[in-house]
Amino acid sequence: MEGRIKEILQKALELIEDSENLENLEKIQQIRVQFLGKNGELTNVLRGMKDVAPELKPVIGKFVNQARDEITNRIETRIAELTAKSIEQKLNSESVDITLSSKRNPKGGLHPCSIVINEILGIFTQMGFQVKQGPEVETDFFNFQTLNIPKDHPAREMQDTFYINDELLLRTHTSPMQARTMISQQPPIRIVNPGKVYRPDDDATHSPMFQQIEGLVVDKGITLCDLKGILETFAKALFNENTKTRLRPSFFPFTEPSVEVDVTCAMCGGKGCRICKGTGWIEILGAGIVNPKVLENCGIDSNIYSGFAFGLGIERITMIKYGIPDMRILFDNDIRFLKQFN
Ligand code: 2U9
Repeated sequence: MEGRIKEILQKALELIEDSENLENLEKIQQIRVQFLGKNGELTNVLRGMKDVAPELKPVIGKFVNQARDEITNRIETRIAELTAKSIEQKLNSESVDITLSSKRNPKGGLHPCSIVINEILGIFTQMGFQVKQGPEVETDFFNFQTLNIPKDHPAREMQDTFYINDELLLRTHTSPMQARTMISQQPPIRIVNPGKVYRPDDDATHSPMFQQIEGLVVDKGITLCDLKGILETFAKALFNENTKTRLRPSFFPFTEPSVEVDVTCAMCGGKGCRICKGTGWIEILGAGIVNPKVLENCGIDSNIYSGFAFGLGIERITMIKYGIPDMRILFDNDIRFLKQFN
């Protein structure tokens, strides 16, 4: 019996040694089954132990166990050797050239109008304004009536727009968000409202869709001086410290008095150039003291509170800031143009 066990052990070790590479791992598993499996050659020897003379059982039993342990250990060692060899071969054959330059994904950038919006919102939030956004599809009530533009008022013609039905329309300004704020919140109010607005204009300086930022301050004792101070600070931050501001009288149904705000041309410093059409001044926004009727329409007591409001067109400011001659370039999304801003 001892001879038979030695024979089996010898055969198993030879077979294990014969497996040359990882593909032979499966072969090793088969060897395990062939010798140690349920019907394995060594297992069968163990089964035959019942016929061995009792005094020989401990010796033969020990011998079989030693053979089983040796086969098991040898299999594990061989698997480890073959795995290491395979990794080594892979490392040698699949080397990476780290000096090759990588394939870069082109980086996206912000549209110049978005850069300007972020800058303007930054200036106003630093002055304590809150940013509020509202719906682009508005009601006639919030877009016109609260703002002192009743049905059939001539001012509607200037801002005639895209109607969804008799009551719903694409907003013509972001002012409805300011009216909504006043209806839902008592003063003090200090907000800026960015967003897209829609009007039936389309030429080199107008687009049917453009972006606005409007601002509103309502509190006790607000006057035109507050308006001038805030807008002067804003203009200096947006253009440069030397920027001067002037107010010219204007008219809007929602403000009284109303003004147009001009700044000295940042391109020529006020001397006169192509951008300011030789005048040295550029109009950047409209503003005014909130019409008391608008305050009352929105549930605010105009005997206690007053306010100022302003509105500016983002595309216009972007054209002024970067010297862009035609608004339509801003909507073409020509990558050669957009690349210049990032
Ligand atoms: C409320 C009360 C008053 C907002 C204002 C302007 C003047 C203005 C234009 C600038 C260029 C629109 O984009 S533009 O064409 N806006 O001149 N906007 S005062 O006044 C308000 C707003 C809301 C409740």
